[in-house]
Amino acid sequence: MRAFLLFALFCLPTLASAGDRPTNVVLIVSDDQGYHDLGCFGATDVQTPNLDRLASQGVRLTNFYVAWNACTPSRAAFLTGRYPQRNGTYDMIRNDRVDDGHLYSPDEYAVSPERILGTDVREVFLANALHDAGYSCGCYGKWDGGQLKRYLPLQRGFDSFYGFCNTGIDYFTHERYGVPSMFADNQPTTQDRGTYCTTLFRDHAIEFIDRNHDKPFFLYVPFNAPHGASNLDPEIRGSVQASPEYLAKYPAGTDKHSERRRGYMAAVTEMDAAIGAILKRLEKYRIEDNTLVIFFSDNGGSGIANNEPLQGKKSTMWEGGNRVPCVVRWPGHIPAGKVNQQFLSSLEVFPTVCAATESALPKGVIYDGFDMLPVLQGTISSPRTEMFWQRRSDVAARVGDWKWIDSKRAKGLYFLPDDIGEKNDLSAKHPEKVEEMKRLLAEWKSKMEVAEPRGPFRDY
Ligand SMILES: [Ca+2]
Repeated sequence: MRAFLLFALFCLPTLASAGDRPTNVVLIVSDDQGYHDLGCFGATDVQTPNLDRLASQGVRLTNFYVAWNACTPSRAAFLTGRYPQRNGTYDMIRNDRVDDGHLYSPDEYAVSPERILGTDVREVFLANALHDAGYSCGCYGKWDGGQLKRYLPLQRGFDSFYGFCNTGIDYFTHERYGVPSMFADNQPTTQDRGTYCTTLFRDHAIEFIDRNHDKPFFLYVPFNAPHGASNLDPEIRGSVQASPEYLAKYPAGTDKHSERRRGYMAAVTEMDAAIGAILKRLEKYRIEDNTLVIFFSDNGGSGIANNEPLQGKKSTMWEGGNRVPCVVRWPGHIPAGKVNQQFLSSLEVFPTVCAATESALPKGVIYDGFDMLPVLQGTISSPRTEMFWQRRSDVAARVGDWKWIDSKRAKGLYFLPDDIGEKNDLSAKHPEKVEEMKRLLAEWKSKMEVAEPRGPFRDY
């Protein structure tokens, strides 16, 4: 017992808050936000006062990666704590015929991939672990993990859900290329059609805090902002929609590109205001000190986003596809106003949240990350020394400070400390390093096939 008490004393800063106040968790995810599109990451054109304040009260992670360079697998990876190649969600769940302007009829849609596919039901989601630990769990926003009932948030540990389950919508009609897409809990709904979706997700998140402020909770708010609107109308398609109030905060564009950039910036600022309202609600109930807040983008910025100084965008294997802005705040546990340049990833989120909430990490599951709190506290260097990415035949590896890419749109070997923009291909100069990367990638691929107590997922 004495040993345990000593252990508990030494570990106090990493465990839940002292006294009888368990740690709450607010996980906020933006969609396709550029690495440079927050004030606290260097933006001078985009206004993000609330994210900037969050960063000033917490730590900014500048060397933080997601596990896939686009939406669906990136989200399944951090929600399960496992590489896409391990959890089985290793590609988009998406009806690709919309790319050719096809409007799915209800009958076609009913049997289409994005209607019937989802993340494996044997996967254990973060909300499952927290729910088992006695947490109330709410999800408001872009679920993107499947639409059949067995794939919905209420079957994944959440007690409450409002949002859409495919990979993008029109911000006002809530349709995805003409298909109504909003859900309330397990049921489709069109009751809020016409209301800007960021506002709806904000309001549901705030109501969730109102209902749960006096008990432990996990609030997951995956905004779809600033993802392009999923509308077949060529005037809307690919643009980012914002409400008139927030558009008015930015000058009108002088051409199509600058006008689209304006919509994007307005959507980011409107999301930032929603984040501010959620954070303010924590203050209202004086629970901001025992609430761990984690924010990051689900993948690199696309199209009109700004990923400077990184090269490439969403869906590429360049840093601009997989390295994302991330901010973590936990007053009294994580130092305020710091920049952390350690090599970390979204795979760390699951074990980190379990550690902060003293929830048991589910048994019999192989995790690909670790509790990163000691790294954020500055007491240890990051245990992460390597990370691998695969999207069909595109692959990339980061090992130590080296990055190697073999893909259709990007290739080469880069030394990131000297070349964060991946401009100087060193593969001819260091062929031995390329060989090492290829060998480590092959080893990683074979590890992803390894069976665990529940069996190999990929072959299920
Ligand atoms: Ca995305």
